[in-house]
Amino acid sequence: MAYRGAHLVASLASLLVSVGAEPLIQIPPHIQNLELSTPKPVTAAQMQEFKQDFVDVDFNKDDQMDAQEVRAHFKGGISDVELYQFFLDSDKDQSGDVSLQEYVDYAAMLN
Ligand SMILES: [Ca+2]
Ligand SMILES: [Ca+2]
Repeated sequence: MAYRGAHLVASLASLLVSVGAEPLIQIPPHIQNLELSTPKPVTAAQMQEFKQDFVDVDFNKDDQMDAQEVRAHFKGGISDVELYQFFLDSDKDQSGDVSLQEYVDYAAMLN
């Protein structure tokens, strides 16, 4: 499998949407109230979805998505290549974690 780039990102986004059908974790106030910039305009509903995705994945509530959390969230439905590509695309400061701002930047560009 040699596909990557936009196609891969699109498949990851569709995975996120399908996983999002599960019961929702409550968004904590400090995330709910956070004002975030986006590289492209998004609606309030989309921003709400991004925040929901983020808190669903951030299992240990340290406000960072790490690779283990992303892998656990997808329950084996994500390949190593997809996981790597996701961090390559979203972890802009290469900290090894994806912050909410990094995730929102990433997700906004998928629209
Ligand atoms: Ca975390
Ligand atoms: Ca980061």
